Amino acid sequence: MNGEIPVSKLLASAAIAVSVLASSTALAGEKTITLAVKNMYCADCPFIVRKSLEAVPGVAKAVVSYKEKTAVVTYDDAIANVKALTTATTNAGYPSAPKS
Ligand SMILES: [Cu+2]
Repeated sequence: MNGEIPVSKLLASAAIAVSVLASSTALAGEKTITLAVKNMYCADCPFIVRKSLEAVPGVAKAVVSYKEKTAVVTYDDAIANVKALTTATTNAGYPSAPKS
């Protein structure tokens, strides 16, 4: 024995570190964000906005308010992200951005 740490042991601990990272990403789970939505000028618009958001993979729920001009979106942040949501509504003709 010369005191060196076997390479196989290093690889094993690296593998454990990777799997811990992967599982914490998977557990990130649902997030809810409120988007400010532009261009909603009639009662049919919220329906189109909602459909565009629900078509984004990872979106569980989208509640769109014509009165408030907002969309409250519940999504899995391991699959979807804010950019995907705002891009979806923008492509449908309704640019949106996170409401601060
Ligand atoms: Cu409309």
